[in-house]
Amino acid sequence: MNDTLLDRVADALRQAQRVTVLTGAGVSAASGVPTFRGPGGLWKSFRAEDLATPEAFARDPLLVWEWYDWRRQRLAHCQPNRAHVVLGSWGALFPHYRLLTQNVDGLHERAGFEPIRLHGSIWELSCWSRACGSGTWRNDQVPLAERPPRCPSCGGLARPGVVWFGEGLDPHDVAQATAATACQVFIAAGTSSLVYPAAGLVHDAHRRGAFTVEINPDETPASAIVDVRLQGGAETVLHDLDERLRG
Ligand code: BV8
Ligand code: ZN
Repeated sequence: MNDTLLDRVADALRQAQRVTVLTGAGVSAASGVPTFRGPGGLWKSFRAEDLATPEAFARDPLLVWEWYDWRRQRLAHCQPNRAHVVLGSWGALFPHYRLLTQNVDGLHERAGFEPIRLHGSIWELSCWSRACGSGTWRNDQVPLAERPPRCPSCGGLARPGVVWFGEGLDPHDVAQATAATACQVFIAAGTSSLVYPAAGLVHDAHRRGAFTVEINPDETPASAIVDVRLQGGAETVLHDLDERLRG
């Protein structure tokens, strides 16, 4: 890791009141959670349109639930890594800190910090029937007691409490995330910056004058516009950055 770049980012953070971090699957990679598009990634074995869309669920709810149950079972053996711990500790460091995540794995929460969950949670379910209006409920069963799980209110089909491709994000979450791009430092960590509208946030922050940073071993479409690219694993880079901050 380039010490000068780390020092530049640490200096920008030291002077910042408003700090926003957006995370993707890469920050959970060190916890053993497969990413979506990396080698051996989740999407590799499945095509996103086959599984993470309302059409796929309508066509074959059991297949989609088998995939989510398999992911939940894998996640049950995963622990937060140093990236989650460092990002969870920054709430006490910066007066206006926002942690936005695309991840549905719950590992930020298990590291002690509630992020803005832009794509929902794999540990929450909701009723597939719009007429039911039963909201979302928590289900930590691993494996699921029944597949597909049922809605406790109407007995109908339940769905994963995540945002699928082609579904809108919660407007309240989008408003909070957009407001969070008015910041002095914006860090995109562990995301391929391919999935919108989340991938647009780093561009918004850049346009609004934030010092933008990307933490990723690989290049992404955001690499060309950020002020600093910290090339490496989030679990290492964030640890080294945090050490400089508190040093
Ligand atoms: C919507 C939840 C409209 C489910 C997911 C423009 C504007 C708006 C929409 C679109 C648009 N263009 C295209 C669209 C449609 C689509 C989209 O963006 N498609 C892409 C593929 C082109 N967007 C949508 O459909 C969104 N909805 O806008 O609908 C609308 C509006 C109003 C009303 C109705 C409709 C919904 C998107 C949400 C989809 N749901 N997941 C689930 O998880 O099962 S997306 C899925 O991808 C995950 O949430 C994941 O988090 C997300 C992004 O992936 P990443 O997190 O970045 O993970 P990835 O594997 O790709 O990358 C990992 C990175 O980590 C890599 O770069 C790797 O190098 C790096 N890495 C690896 N190891 C490490 C590391 N980094 C650091 N440290 C390491 N150790
Ligand atoms: Zn119901």
